[in-house]
Amino acid sequence: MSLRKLDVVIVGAGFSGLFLLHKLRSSGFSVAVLEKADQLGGTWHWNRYPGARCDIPSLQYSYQFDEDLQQEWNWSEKYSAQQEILEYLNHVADRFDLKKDIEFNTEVISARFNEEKSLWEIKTSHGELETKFCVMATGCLSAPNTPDFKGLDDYEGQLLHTGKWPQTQVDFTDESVAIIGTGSSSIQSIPVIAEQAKHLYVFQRTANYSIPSNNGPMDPEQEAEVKSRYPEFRKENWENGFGIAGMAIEEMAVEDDEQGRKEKFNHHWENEGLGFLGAYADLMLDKEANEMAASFARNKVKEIVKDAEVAELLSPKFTIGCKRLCVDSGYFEAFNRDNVTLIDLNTNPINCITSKGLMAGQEEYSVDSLILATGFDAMTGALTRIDIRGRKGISLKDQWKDGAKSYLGLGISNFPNLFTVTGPGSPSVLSNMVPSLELHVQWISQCIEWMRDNNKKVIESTKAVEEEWMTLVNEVADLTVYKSCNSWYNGSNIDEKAKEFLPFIGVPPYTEKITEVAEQNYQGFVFDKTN
Ligand code: NA7
Repeated sequence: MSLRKLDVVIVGAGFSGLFLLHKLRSSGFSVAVLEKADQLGGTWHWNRYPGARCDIPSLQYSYQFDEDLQQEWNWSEKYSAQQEILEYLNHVADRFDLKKDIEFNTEVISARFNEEKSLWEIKTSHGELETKFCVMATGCLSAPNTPDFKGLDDYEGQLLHTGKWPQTQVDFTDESVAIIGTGSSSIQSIPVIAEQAKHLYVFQRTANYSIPSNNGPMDPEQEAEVKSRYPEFRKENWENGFGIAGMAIEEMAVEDDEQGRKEKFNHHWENEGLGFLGAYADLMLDKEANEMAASFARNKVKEIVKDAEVAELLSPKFTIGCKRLCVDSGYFEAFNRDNVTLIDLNTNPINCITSKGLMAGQEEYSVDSLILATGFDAMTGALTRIDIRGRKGISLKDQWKDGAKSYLGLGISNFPNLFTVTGPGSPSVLSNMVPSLELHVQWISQCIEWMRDNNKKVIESTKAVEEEWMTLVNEVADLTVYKSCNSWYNGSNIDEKAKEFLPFIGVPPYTEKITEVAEQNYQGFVFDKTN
């Protein structure tokens, strides 16, 4: 039997994969989306832990490619819950008749570039196929990190990971529960689990900053105002550093007086969520300014948490914002409950997981459920976990072992006709993800169309341009405080990973750059290189 041949294979049916399918199919290409899960949604399918919610406001965290869609869809809350985002994505898929071209339960095992034929050979859990282009729409936070805890396999209770939460309802009523990690997933789920569980033990290695979401029903007036000028609203947001509303401030914290800072920080604490960091322009640029915001946030923890010792343990010590800032609904308040206990892993490290629970310090905690809220191999994990082989059989994992290099987060040398959506070297996780991925989808589809129209078969990045680009990515980061702590932005949450800062900071210059590259016939990329 001959192999099925396609123009484009898209890996992943999340926000990026769905829009790519729509775009490329509308342009006349034969396309299939390969999806490991039994349904669409990507990150929003897997992360269905209690309290899972987007921390970018709903009116911004949505597609803008179709005006009717953005006018007709109504979000029920200021910040959308996971379930509603999944409903939205299903609506989009039905509206544009996308499901017929998505192959569910289909895991990509390997992708190999055949230099003779200039085709990608894709091997999946269901068979093989060939494609001219392969687009990895695999997400930035989609490869869960399971630390190598001694004895993990011995645990006999219910073992869960926030990043691959079961589809069936998990009920913690009358249970004792342990959760390891205090990043965003844990911070969102703790208040909900605490309400159900008999007892919740929180195992913390690093205290985290979190800003109250003040979530609530969508304000109809605000919704109407935004919808009356949606394209303009999107454009305004896109023109500031992170592509998120409320961040375009020019005032400096170090130039304000104490009272002024107090008022401004309070206002942003109560209203802005992630936009807390937009209170002043210098918070992420200047350590002194950053410390002003950090100490304000630490004082808030001490105001909320009644037990002074617990409050001190929950007070973060690092530069605010250099680990991904969290947004919560009652996180610090949960530690005022009698059924929540905080365990500091710095003084009581996890010795091992036992059949009944875990040993931390000298104590064994017996629990019915053990939750790993230990994050992801961010930005590159979903790519390096697939056996991707480019020219001369080079493996992507090997090529990236000393650090992921990419030209613009879109193309990788030695991997022709392979594109990444929101790849390393693009603003991605340091921006509003949906407009960022829309920008990439538009760019990639236009590039593939341009190649068809201009009779080009193969496009690839070069070592030289990606070296230059990633040097710039790091030089820009050096101007900020982003490198001042361990974070998944720089790979420090995964032992074996190269410690390199991966996102490009600055939506407007990045947008300008990739637009210019496209206008100049994909300057920096090489076409139809001989083998
Ligand atoms: P994060 O933000 O990476 O958080 C993971 C948490 O797990 C964090 O507190 C880690 O502590 C902790 N962790 C990781 N490994 C261990 C080990 N071995 N022992 C103890 N604790 C550990 O992931 P999330 O899923 O919460 O959030 C990811 C993103 O999703 C989030 O930023 C939003 O963008 C949405 P550490 O800080 O490394 O000391």
